[in-house]
Amino acid sequence: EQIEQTYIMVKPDGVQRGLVGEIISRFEKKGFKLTGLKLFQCPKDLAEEHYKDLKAKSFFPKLIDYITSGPVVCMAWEGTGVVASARKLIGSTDPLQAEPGTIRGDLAVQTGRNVVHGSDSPENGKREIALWFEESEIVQWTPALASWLRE
Ligand code: YYY
Ligand code: MG
Repeated sequence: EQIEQTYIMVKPDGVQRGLVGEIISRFEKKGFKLTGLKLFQCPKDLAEEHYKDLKAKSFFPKLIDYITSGPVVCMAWEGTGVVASARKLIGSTDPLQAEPGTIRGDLAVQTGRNVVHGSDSPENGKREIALWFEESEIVQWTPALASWLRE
């Protein structure tokens, strides 16, 4: 079992709407390990680098404006299968298509305001954590409950 890292981010709408605690809580309750956490005002060049694969899309300028429009909450989470599991907890990109019980399904109504980001592969998890965090901001620790979460 490979331990993976994923980059999760509460987007500016999630911060403004007071959903930070609710969103962190879903990953925390699931049983993944938080290894990085900060409130951060994203500069334009970082937003463009993060979303570089979408540069050719018509919505790209709006997406960059949105992500840089206010503070975001940056998180690194670790665990076996955390990348795919976090994507499931987050739900479909379009919140109207996202299943109830998912973050987007429960808390959002539009793709352009879908409250949260999650890495789409283990490779991108590593890439995005390296992009958004300094090495010194990632903390290695042993949760006291580990033996109650995994046999
Ligand atoms: O990974 P995920 O966030 O679910 O979707 P992506 O296809 O990677 O797109 C990133 C981001 O871009 C999405 O969360 C909202 C925005 N976006 C958009 O504004 N309009 C679209 N048609 C597609 C994506
Ligand atoms: Mg994506």
